[in-house]
Amino acid sequence: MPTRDYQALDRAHYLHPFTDFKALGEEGSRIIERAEGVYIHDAEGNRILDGMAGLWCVNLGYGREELVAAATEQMRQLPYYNSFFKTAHPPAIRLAETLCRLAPAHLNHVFFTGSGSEANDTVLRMVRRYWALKGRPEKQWVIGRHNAYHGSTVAGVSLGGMASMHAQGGPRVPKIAHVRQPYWFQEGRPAGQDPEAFGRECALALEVKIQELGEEQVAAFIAEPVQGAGGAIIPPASYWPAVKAVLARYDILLVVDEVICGFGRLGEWFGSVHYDLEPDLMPIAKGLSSGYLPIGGVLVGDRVAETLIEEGGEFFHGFTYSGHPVCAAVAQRNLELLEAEGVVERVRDEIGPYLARRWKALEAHPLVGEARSLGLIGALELVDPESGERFDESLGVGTLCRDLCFAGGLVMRSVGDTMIISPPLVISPAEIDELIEKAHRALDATLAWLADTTTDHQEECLP
Ligand code: PXG
Repeated sequence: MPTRDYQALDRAHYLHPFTDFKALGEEGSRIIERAEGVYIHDAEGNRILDGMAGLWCVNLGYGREELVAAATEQMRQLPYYNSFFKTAHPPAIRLAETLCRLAPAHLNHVFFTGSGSEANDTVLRMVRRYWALKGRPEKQWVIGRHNAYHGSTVAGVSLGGMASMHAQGGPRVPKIAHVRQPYWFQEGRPAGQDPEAFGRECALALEVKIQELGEEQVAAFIAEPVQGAGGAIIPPASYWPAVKAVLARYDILLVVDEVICGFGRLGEWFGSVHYDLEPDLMPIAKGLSSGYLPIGGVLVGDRVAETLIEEGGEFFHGFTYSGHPVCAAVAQRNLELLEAEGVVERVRDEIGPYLARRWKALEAHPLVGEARSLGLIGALELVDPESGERFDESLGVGTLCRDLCFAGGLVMRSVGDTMIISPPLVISPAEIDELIEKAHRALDATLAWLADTTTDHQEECLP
């Protein structure tokens, strides 16, 4: 079917996630038909390097036959059964065991969900349930961070700190507060602050909030090790140690949202390992199955698990697709492949450092105010070359740069004027070189567009 026919049907019937429906209808969607390795192919025959691993999830890359085989075999064997009513099946049991082996030692149980959002809904119900069981039902407040992303369900939106999401959909879940994010480039740099002092100050904001709410009312703190959707925000080195020091002074659970950072993204199996954190709960999804099938979960630390098991009675919570056998079988195979191929170690020791070197060099570009990366997550902060400051957001420079990237054969995501990459973990050095070269060209094209003051010509340059 020709692209324009797909686009017409798409416009007529399909409401896309996080999309201005009308604007997209006028423009038409890009139709992606197939993919292999680190490349996607659109219906026009363009081959595009996927610098975002889908949506931060295709860690093993596209086209892995082993995952296809795992799904096919499991579909034949047992395509569906639930784990309610005293039943279970081998794929979910095996996956639970594998996850607990790979996770930090004190995390020995897992609750399965269908997505990261459902994982965070589970988190919210679980932390409040935990404190109720401990005889402290008043401990209900959860502290998150501004500009954090924890999902799109009502609990996910409420735990997250996205102002645009908070503004839609009516009242949020009560008793969730937000503190400042450790985003030095956006908040520390303009104030002339040293990054490490800034990181400590952000951690202090958590302590101030705990005291304001009263420790006896606070159930948990939730955070991503590196904020993903917020802008690939790698906190200053001082931040996590200072947060740990704050948490050590209070009896509050730590929830580390590993939906993006888990499964090798930062060069360790979990972001918590990289930052030496001891989460009580760890929501996971995305890279758990390399995105091949939807599956998420919450890894539960011994302290919470023992209480839920020994003192809890029935926990009235769960989903039809909790531990779905086909999703679990694919996730299991995915983890086995990550292990057998040493993918995580390779991110830490080889390809992550290689990306870091090449990515940092983009800082020499006049449009780039900062180039940061950790493992296989990276961000470029676009700035006005004249002033070195950020552009007026209404100019849409990040969106333009993203569109120019796409036209040049690279998927790079923009969050405002922050350009982001999170490529498949199996990307080769040559493919990184290609990514850098295409990013460089898109930056040049963006700069040329900005330098051209004649609007007519600017329009001609647009992809
Ligand atoms: N936690 C984190 C840290 C995430 O990044 C979720 C929870 C929710 O997962 P599900 O599976 O329910 O989507 C996410 C998801 C973006 C973008 O634009 C990021 C996510 C989802 C959609 C878009 O960067 N992250």
